[in-house]
Amino acid sequence: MIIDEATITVEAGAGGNGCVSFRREKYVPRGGPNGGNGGRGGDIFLEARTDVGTLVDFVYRPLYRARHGEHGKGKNQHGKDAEPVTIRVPVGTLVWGENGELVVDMDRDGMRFLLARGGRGGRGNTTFTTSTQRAPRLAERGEPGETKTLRLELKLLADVGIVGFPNAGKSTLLSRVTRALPKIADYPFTTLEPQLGVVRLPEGRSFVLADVPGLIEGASQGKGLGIRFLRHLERTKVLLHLVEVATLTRYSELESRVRTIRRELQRHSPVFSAVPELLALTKVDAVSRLDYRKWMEKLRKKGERVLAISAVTGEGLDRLLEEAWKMLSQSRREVVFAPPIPETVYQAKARFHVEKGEGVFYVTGDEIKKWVVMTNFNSRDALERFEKILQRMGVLKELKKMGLREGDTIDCGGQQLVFGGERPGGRHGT
Ligand SMILES: Nc1nc2c(ncn2[C@@H]2O[C@H](COP(=O)(O)OP(=O)(O)OP(=O)(O)O)[C@@H](O)[C@H]2O)c(=O)[nH]1
Ligand SMILES: [Mg+2]
Repeated sequence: MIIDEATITVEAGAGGNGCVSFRREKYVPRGGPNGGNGGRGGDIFLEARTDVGTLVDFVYRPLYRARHGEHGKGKNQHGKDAEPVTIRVPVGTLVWGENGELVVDMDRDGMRFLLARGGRGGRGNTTFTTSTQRAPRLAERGEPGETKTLRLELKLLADVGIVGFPNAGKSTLLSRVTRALPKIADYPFTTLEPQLGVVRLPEGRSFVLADVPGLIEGASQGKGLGIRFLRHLERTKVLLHLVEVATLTRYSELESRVRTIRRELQRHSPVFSAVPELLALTKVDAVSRLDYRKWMEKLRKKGERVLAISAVTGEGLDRLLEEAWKMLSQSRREVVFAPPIPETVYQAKARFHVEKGEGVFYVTGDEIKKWVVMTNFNSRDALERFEKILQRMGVLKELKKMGLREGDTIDCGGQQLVFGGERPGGRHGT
């Protein structure tokens, strides 16, 4: 079976750490700061490709990581940025986020999408030099890269999709009008996975034709090969419905076959009722009586579009393809994928959240977490800068309102600090 669903985890690279370093010169006991910045962590991109057919690679390799940026060095040497990682997916891959929201529809060949952003490099101590702080012993750590878990779903993109019972001759037709080489045999369920081919018409016109496994009554309840593969036809603009008439003797049999297929399509998805359909009575080279001509008249009177073909002799094929082309060019179907509404309700995000515990004040939030990771808490200068950040974000103001006093403990995303307490190096802060 074609693999058309997979879950992957992507981890973009973290930025490299900034460097704390000072110039060393002859006769100068302590030169100015010269610590370089860390490099950017590697991004992770998705790229849509027509030469990738399934999502099978992701079943065996569900984790993708980009490298971290290089750390900064002395003499103002910046660390190198890490190379991005590109993940190739088939054209027609939908990417779903953790809350079931549509992240991106990779619907064009060559399309690139930034899936996870690498972290920025930490700044070295050169950057932190100011008129009052000429020898900062302070550098940032690299920012962590984005990490995401995503569900990939493949819905092949074809213009025209062939549907019908097993053995109707769907694959034979595909092999006659395109260069695809599907398996063909005179038993049901020969085709086990969707196949695509390109139909080329005069004057440079072309369209993509898809052949899928045969449907039977009850397919929507899982009979036969079921209808799982029908997702690949959901985005086609025209359906080509094949009915073989070589084994039919009565008009009512024809009608009932057509009805059965339509019902199964409908049960899979209501989108199919909006897709224009062309009926083709096939294997007309092998009929014993020419009743099918009368049947065609009857169907036409009911407003059906119907043609007769033989994939073996080639009878009616040119007309069939021209008719399909005509329907395609008239089709106004916007093949935009309508994502279901995610269940989570998005709220304006507060920059941080504070809570008072037993002698501890808790501060949480993504931004806080980021600064905690990027701060080297063993450095006095870095600690002071961290407190300035808390000040700037309004965290301290909020905590003081809640009764924060000197000597109290503040827990910032797991990192504990004593407010106004001892600093490494013995200086008092805040
Ligand atoms: N006489 C005649 N035989 C045909 C024609 N088209 C297909 N066949 C035969 O019908 C049989 C089934 O053809 P397939 O193309 O494998 O049928 P299918 O609809 O793809 O079948 P599944 O993949 O099982 O759903 C094969 O033996 C073909 O040679 C036709 O136009 N005339
Ligand atoms: Mg087939």
